[in-house]
Amino acid sequence: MSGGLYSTESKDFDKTLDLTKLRPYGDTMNDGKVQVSLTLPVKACERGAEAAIQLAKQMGLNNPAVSHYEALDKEFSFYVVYGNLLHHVNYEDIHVETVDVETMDMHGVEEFIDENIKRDVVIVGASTGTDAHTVGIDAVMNMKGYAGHYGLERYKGVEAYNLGSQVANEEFVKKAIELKADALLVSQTVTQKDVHIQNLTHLVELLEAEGIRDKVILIAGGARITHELAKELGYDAGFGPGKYADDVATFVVEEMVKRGVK
Ligand code: B12
Repeated sequence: MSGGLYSTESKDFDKTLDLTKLRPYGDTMNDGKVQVSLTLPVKACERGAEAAIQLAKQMGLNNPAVSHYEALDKEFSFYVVYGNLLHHVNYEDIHVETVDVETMDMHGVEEFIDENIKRDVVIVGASTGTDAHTVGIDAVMNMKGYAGHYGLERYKGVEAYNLGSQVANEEFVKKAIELKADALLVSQTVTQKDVHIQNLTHLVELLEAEGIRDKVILIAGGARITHELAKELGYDAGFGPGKYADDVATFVVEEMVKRGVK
């Protein structure tokens, strides 16, 4: 028997994928289903839920519904709202600047170093300025790595120094010189009031003042860091979520060879 209540063959569903009018996918093509979550500085009640619905409508959600809400404390409440997004984007018109390398795995990088660089590559990393977040830089550098990707400390042919968090730019530059770093890895997680921009820019200025900007491969990373932003700020590359030690290591070793570093 075909068809019936649970049939997926219904002709009523829109199945057209038009990349010039890309919309979120929920249950069916082009339904625009999204979920947003928000906190309001009011107590958890129906009035708060209605406020969340009205805000969702103003965001461009059609038919919003509060699927969950709860009190965070007496004066703050949390809402999850579902709805159909009215907007769409032209995917064909989207161009993103990305790091242009074919990522090698750890062994690939090790072989590449052995064959092309023939000495240890020195990589120094830190979460700099006031930033106390260590998980990102640890994910990239620490021996055990993250999400199935070993960290740089495990790589044969890489001397990795993880200086930790809240490292002042001045201290970072001093260490870079002392250790004769080939690459510097800077992690910036907090972006409130653009503190990451100021801090990342300050580091570039210090490296330039010391005359070593061109001697190191300078890389930024963090949840809100894109390759495009990093390049804009004077870095050689930027890596965000979904990027691991192997992506960074591949970039560093290939860049060293491109630059003819001995
Ligand atoms: C854990 C955490 C903390 C812990 C940190 C503990 C520690 N030892 O790291 C503590 C409690 C200390 C903390 C404090 C604060 N935090 Co906090 N924190 C988080 C949290 C929950 C997780 C971050 C994390 O570990 N992610 C996991 C790692 C693996 O992801 P990742 O950092 O993105 O790293 C990946 C990539 O980005 C990349 N990467 C990262 N760094 C680098 C570097 C290089 C060189 C490369 C190549 C790649 C790379 O590789 C990693 C793997 O893919 C996030 C919320 C969240 N869910 O994301 C908030 C969050 C980051 N924190 C936030 C804030 C605001 C703060 C505080 C300011 C809060 C406050 N008012 O006090 C303070 C700031 C303290 C300070 N001076 O820095 C905000 C940041 C908002 C913003 N964009 O500015 C977030 C997003 C929470 C939020 N939604 O508001 N935090």
